[in-house]
Amino acid sequence: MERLGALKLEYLNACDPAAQGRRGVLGGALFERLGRQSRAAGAAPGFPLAQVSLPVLGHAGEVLELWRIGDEVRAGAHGRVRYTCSPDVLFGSLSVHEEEVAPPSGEAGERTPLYEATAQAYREIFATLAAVDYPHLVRVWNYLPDINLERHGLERYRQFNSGRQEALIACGRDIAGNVAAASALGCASGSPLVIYFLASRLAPDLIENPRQVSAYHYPAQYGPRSPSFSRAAVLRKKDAATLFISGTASIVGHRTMHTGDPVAQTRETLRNIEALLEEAGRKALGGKLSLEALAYKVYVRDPRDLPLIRAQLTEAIGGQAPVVYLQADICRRDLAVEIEAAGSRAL
Ligand code: 3EB
Repeated sequence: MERLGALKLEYLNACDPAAQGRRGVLGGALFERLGRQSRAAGAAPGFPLAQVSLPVLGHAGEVLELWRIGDEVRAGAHGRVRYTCSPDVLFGSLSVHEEEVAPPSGEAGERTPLYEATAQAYREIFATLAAVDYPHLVRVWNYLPDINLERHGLERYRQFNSGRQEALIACGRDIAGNVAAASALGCASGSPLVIYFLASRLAPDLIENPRQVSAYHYPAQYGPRSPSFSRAAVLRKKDAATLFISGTASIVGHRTMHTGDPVAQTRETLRNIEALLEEAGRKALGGKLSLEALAYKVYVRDPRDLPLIRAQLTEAIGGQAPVVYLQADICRRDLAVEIEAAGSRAL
């Protein structure tokens, strides 16, 4: 599987000795319950490590997501962004406390603290990409506290969408079509906004799901500004391509399906992922990746649903694929589960 220059994703128990091997690591993310004394974060790693306050389900402890590449890497920083880059791929991470952003004076309108924190974060990301010349944002992971809480008259996920879109416009980026694959989940109250991302010198192929309305065309009932993300992205290297599947849920068209039924929601989500594998296989990968060939992060809203959701997933993908289960709030209250995935294919 190891190819020179190919991106490689691993999910490790943070105590695993393999987590100590830092060669070729672009960056990573550490998932653990808020307030837990981390065993992994103790020694400062030589790469950007996003700290995400989300409980790991299924087994105790913390999970380390590592992105490796078989190329020389160098590290740097720009504003609050810490990054590592190989000749053609960059991994970056930053976190922004909402209390750090100056409260707008007078009538705030849409400019809530989360809106400002999000807009600042994305402006810093694009400034970093411009400074080091990796113009294409490929894949972004967004974790924001209290994602479903209504504040200042608007759900916080919707405030996040507005801030993200404002920054895209301010930085001369597209807000529909040419937008990165993404996930956006809730994390623990009191945590900062945490964002990590992959960017590239080569443009990725962006993939939409024929079963779903593109998120950037969602109607206004889901918020004043649509979420700017693609359903999947494919990044080609010389002899391999990596597919990034965005956070995917039980949505058909633009509507949530099977409210209150986590089993049916998991099945619908897997149908959406299958549809993306089909599209990506035809349009960008020169052949279809199978469900079994991906690595998964599964976000479960209610931990009591874990056995049901896990049983559906195991039935669909078998017991061999790497799967991490995290407890997270999902950006629509009626969604019980969301699944993201990634995998590589030789070209
Ligand atoms: C959805 O399909 C579910 O706002 O970046 C999934 C992936 C979702 C990314 C984002 C939101 C985002 O609309 C939610």
